[in-house]
Amino acid sequence: MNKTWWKESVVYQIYPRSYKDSNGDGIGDIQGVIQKLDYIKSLGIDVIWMCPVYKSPNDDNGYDIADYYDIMDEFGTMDDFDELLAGVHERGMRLIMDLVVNHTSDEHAWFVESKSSKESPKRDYYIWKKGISGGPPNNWQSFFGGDAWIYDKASDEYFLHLFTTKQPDLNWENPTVREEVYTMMKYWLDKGIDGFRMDVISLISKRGYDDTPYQEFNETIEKVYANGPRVHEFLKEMNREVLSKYDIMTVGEGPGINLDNGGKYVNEEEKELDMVFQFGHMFIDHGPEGKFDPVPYSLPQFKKVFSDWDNKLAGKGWNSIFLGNHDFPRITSRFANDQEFHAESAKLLCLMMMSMRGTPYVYQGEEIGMTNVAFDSIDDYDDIETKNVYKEWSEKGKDLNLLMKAIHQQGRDNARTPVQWSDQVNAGYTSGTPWIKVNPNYPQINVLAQETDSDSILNFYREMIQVRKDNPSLVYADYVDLDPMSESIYAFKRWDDECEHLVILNFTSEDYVYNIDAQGFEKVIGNYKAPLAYGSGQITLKPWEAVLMKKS
Ligand code: TEU
Ligand code: CA
Repeated sequence: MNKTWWKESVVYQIYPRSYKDSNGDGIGDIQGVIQKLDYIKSLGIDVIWMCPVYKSPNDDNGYDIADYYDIMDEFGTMDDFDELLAGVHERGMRLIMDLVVNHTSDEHAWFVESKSSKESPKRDYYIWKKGISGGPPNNWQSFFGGDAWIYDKASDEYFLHLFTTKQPDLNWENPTVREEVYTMMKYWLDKGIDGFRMDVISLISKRGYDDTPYQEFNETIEKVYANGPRVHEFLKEMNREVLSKYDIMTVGEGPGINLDNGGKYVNEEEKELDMVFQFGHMFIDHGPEGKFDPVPYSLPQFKKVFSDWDNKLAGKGWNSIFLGNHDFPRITSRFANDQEFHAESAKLLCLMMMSMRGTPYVYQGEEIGMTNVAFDSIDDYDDIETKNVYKEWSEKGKDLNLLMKAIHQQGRDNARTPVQWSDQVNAGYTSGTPWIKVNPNYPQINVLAQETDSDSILNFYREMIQVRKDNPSLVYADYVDLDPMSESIYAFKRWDDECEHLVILNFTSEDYVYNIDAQGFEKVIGNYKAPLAYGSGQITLKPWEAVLMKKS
């Protein structure tokens, strides 16, 4: 495979609202990010992906954009942004931005004009349809509950919104819309940003407006909403008109992107995107009713997602490696152990990610093992998805205690509580009142405490990222899962002409004696300091022990 800087990079995702508040209004902002650039650099990060900072009424925390050419007041000004970009570049890092172009805010000037009359030249920027027998044009539901259509009395038509009621979907069939998007992308790229993470890019081409015949929402996503007939044509056009003209990286996000269709987005010969975020492991514990109907999953299922994607893309396209982001639970709580073996298991996930083929993405707070939060009252939650589902369950008279448990486990606010910088008031995140409460475990889990502890999760991230940098084989070498059926151990091998790496991860809270031939391998790094307990073809692993070994 071609070697490129973005394949060799480690990315750090920032959700600016929750990162660091610089002016005491209780909301994280761009100056707050600037204050932390040295910290981010100290982790060994190459690329920062920053979630949306554009002008927005914040119905969906910035994913509802009212002006693509301006910065949200709470976050600062365009001068602040320029200062940030310069600061990132001065430190030898790169900055990629969120590109949210499946929809805009209903407060975007385009939509205001589009809605103003059926004759408006911008009417066709959005998806307007006649109703059917007194109801909406079809039975589609939005991702966040309720009909995907809103009735506009003045014109007697409905507009489509796959997300919140304030996020009308753009009409990508209209070439002028695509031109507007490309022009806007060039504006940011000409400013010097280094690429885009493309929000729900799998949804931009709609496949007609028939009723969905599917009961399960995930099935509707895959078979009706996502990967429409023109999505690849649009992405090729975008690549030709914009992306190919710059030395940048792109990662497309996509519900409905699966093993069958995923390769097409990132196959290097197709000239579309560099990477995608697929959701195989993110939806692994979703039941028939979706995320708030969580079901157990097994380690073999989890491993299979990584192995399948690696096999699928090997030699053709590049993978993204991530375990969480601002939409999903905290990774230590979800995939590891946030209690007795908190530090060990958080380090295990780090070692796993940094030893895989693909570009690893670290979400803010993962580097200190931040955990899920369990607020007692729904009033302490902010996320529109969480609030909508609570309202829906209340109206239907469903069991709200059960729902609160599901929210504690699955809600998006788990990942959105402020970053825990210190044990000072509000975890050092703000001197004011935070827009969402700080996780009460901040006196134990915070950056400051971990800075001074050489054995901390934070310092393990630094070491492990350095190990990856020192061993390009960890980036490019082939991968194989040595024991896909094990319910307890994830053991995989990476190899190329230079060397072989062996990774062994104990996903249980007990000691585990594991049979494996590790003759000739030496320990590179692990999450326990003691030397490797290896002998006679057996390795004795401590709870959540993770070890990376190398044979040259
Ligand atoms: O998320 C898209 C997406 O697929 C989500 O619906 C995801 O499945 C959900 O959040 C899980 O509960 C992107 C953004 O990352 C998200 O923050 C936005 O709300 C959404 O698009 C709409 O822009
Ligand atoms: Ca602020």
